[in-house]
Formats: sequence, C-alpha cells, structure tokens
Amino acid sequence: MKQYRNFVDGAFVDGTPTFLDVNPVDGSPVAEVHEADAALVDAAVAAARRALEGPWGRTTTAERCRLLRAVADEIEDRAEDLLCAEVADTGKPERIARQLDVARAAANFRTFADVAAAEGTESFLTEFGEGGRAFNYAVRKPLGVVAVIVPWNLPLLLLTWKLAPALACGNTVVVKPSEETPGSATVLAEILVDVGIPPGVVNVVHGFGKGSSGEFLTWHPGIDGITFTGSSATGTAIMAAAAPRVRPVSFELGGKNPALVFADCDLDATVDGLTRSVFANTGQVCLCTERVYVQRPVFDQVAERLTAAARSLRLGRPHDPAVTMGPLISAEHQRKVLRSYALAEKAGATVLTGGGIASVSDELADGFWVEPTLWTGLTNADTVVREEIFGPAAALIPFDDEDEAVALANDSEYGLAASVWTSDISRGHRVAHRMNTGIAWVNTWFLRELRSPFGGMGRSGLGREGGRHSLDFYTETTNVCVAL
Ligand code: NAD
Ligand code: 6OD
Repeated sequence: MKQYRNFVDGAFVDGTPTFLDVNPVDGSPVAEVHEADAALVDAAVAAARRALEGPWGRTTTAERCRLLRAVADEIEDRAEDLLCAEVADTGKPERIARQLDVARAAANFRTFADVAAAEGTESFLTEFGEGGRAFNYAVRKPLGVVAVIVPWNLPLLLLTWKLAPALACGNTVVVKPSEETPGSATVLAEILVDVGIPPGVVNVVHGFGKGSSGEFLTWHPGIDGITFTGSSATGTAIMAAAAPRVRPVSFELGGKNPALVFADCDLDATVDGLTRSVFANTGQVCLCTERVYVQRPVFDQVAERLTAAARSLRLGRPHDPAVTMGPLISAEHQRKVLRSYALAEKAGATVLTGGGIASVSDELADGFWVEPTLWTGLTNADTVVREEIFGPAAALIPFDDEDEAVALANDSEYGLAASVWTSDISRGHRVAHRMNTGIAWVNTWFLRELRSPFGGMGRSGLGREGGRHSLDFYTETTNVCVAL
C-alpha cells in the first residue's frame, strides 16, 4: 500500500504507529500514514530552527520569491499527482479539484511572491523639541518557526494559502495536515525538494489533534507562531496552547453563513449562486451558505427552484465528468451531519428535499454519502440554524424588509461570510456594510481576490490573512528611530 511518511529536515521519515487513510467514496484504503510522535515533532521543530538560523535566514526577498514562483510552476507540472492525492483523500469531483484546489495552490505561491516583492515599509519624519528631527522606519523580520495546521476540506488550497506567505517572509515551517487528508501535503513536500527549498525550511508531520502531533506542535516551546484553519472548538484549544508563551495566532474557523435574497434579485443568477454556495464541496467549505433568508414575494419561487437544483445534483465517483457532488469526508462526519438532519426534523422543519443518507450505487454503499438537503419552517432559534453543519444543507427563512434581513443575518455567534443577492446596487453596498462578517459578497460567492483581507469575526476567527495582511502576520517589525 502507498505510504505517507513525515517530511523532516529534507527527508521522508517513518513514524509510529501508522493509521489508515481511506477514500470517502467507498471506504477503500488509500495509504498507510506514519504518525509523528512527540520526538519526531521535536525533530521537525529543531530542523526548522536550524534552517531559520542557517542560510535560509539570510536569503533575500528576491531569492525567496524566485523559489515561490518555481514552486508554482512545479505544482502545475505535477498537477496530476496532486490531483490524484487530493481526490483519493476527499472524494471530490476531479473537475473541482483541478479548477479550485490545484489551480489555487499555484496561484497562492505566485500571489505571495508578487505581494512580498512589492512590499515597502512605512516611514515617518518626526519633529521634536526645538528643530529636532528623527527618521523612523520599520523593518520586517520573519516571525520565526511557524506551525501551520490545516483541515481536510480544501487541503492543498488551505495549506498553500498559509505556506506561501510564511515562506515569502523568510519563516521556516512545520505543517500538520489533517489526518483525513495527508496526501497532497506529502506530494507538495516532494515538489519543494525538487525546486530546491533547503532542508528544514518546510517540515510535514502527520497525525491527529489532541494527544498527537497537532497538540504536540501547538504546545512546543520552539514554535514562534501558529496559523490554523479548522473548527472553532480546536481554535479555542490552540489559543490556550499559545497563551502561556504569548505567541501570535491567526485563526480561520467555522461559519454559519447567511445569504440574503431580495425580491429584486436576478432569480436565475441567484439560484445558480445559491446552488454553489450551499452545495459546493458537499457543503464542506467554511464559506458555504447554511442560512438562506428570502424576501417574502419570491420565497416560494426561490424554494422551488433551489429544490429543483438540489435534486439535479449528480452524486458519484470523482472521475465521472457528470458528477457534481462527492461524499462527506468520513463516517464520523456523516454521523454528525445526519444528526443535524434529524435535529431539523425534530424541530418541525419541512424537508423540501433530502434529509438522509444518499444511496448512490451498490459499489459505493460503504462511502460517506448524504443527500443534499433543504428545509423550511425553521427559525433562528433552532440549533440547526445556529450551529455549523458543514454539510450540503440549508434552511430557507422568509423576511419582509431590509432591516429584518440584516438583523436575522447578524443574529449569529459566527461572522465569516455573507452573500447579498439584489439588482439594486445601492442596497447591495448598504447591506454588505451592515454584515458582521469578514467577507460580504454581492451577487456572487467565493469569488476570491487573494490580495484582499480574508478572515472572520466572532467564533469565525481571529486576524486577517491575504495580501499584505498575511505579511503582517508572518513578520515581526522593528521600528528604527534615527535622530538626525
Ligand atoms: P478540526 O479543527 O477538527 O481540525 C483541523 C486541524 O486541526 C486538523 O489538522 C486536526 O488534526 C488539528 N487539530 C485538531 N485538534 C487539535 C488540537 N487540540 N491541537 C492541535 N491541532 C488540532 O477541523 P476539521 O474538522 O478538520 O475542519 C472542519 C472545520 O474547519 C469546520 O468547522 C470549518 O468551518 C473549518 N474551516 C474553516 C475555514 C476558514 O477559512 N474559516 C476553512 C476551512 C475549514
Ligand atoms: O480562499 C481562501 O483563501 C480560503 N482561505 C478559503 C477558505 C475556505 C474554507 O473552507
């Protein structure tokens, strides 16, 4: 069977024990994964420290940007390997993995090479006393050894979104991919070797969270900062680990994202957009819409059309070009999503479509399939409308006017992303400004500008990454004040 080993100090090394990586499409084994124990995590952190204090620490921004661009080129050359690993681990349709995950991995490296190359520093001429003057300027330095901990839903996209700016800023890194999706990070390590990233600059340790490599890494005294994408609960645990040494954290966490559909919207475009935002990646995108607020005059039409769109989704094997939706990531996640489905019905929801396990075919019976699901009859008081499901499901809730829509949308402990659907551009801006979310899309969803700030409010995260915001997290600044 294929082996996914840890990557420490430029070499692939065994770990114990091993665990099985399974394909969520049919439960078949993909690879044996070597878990990193505390000693191996120590070795990875030590290698990263040596690399930081060695020649890597003296590289120029231009040299690092050249390497980042070479990584992007190599990602494109090895796209098929990355695609195979990603698809086997996640079960997502190949077309989506190619267009989204692999393409974004290359774009992440190119964007942060461009951003780092263009970055200036701020300076101030200070006047003091009787004609005294001083020149202040800020110098950016790497944060140090950075722990990068990522989830399973968009494994390569989310890893490279953090790895690229960390490297652009001259840091060294220990990556902990999700236990569910160790494949693409392992292939990426091979790419880094081929491109000439020096040993120790990037290390990959496999394993789980609590009691395993994830927890070992976040508590490790040799880590200077932690960047994390994952659930809000894990974010809380990581914050506690970072607290004793007051290390910086950057968190992209869960969401319970609203869509606000106004009666003046372009209905065809809106239903297309909602279909993507509710069901993309089987609803396993932190930005996915799980609450759809619809203005009363178009409520029935939107409900009817979205239900038809959900029913037309094709579930099946990733390589089938007709397939538009894959399975959930794991049996455990399938159980969690099905509990939400049951909870919705218990709360009195009307099930417009779905609501259970999807039966795709006999040969895929052991996969982790669920039906795309839509409900009406729920309110913001119901748990399924308050807590993240992270599956292909949403509640449709009517509203009468703009103020009510804004109040319903903002009535959440999360604050990641909202989408507003309207033909009135003034309303679009106005409502977007009132969203308590890190991102507000108008008449679109998941349209990304990688230089713009990305992150969430409340339980959805801490800090912003993207463009120079990433540089702010992955560097420390020293202000130099020179009396003239
Ligand atoms: P998770 O929090 O369970 O795991 C994420 C990563 O953290 C994994 O690598 C895991 O092994 C590790 N981990 C778990 N417990 C840990 C601990 N105590 N210490 C250190 N590491 C630990 O999340 P998941 O189930 O993999 O991903 C789904 C969640 O991620 C959803 O809530 C989703 O909304 C969120 N997410 C958010 C964003 C965003 O940009 N805001 C993006 C993707 C996913
Ligand atoms: O697009 C991105 O940069 C990003 N971080 C997306 C996160 C998606 C969550 O699942």
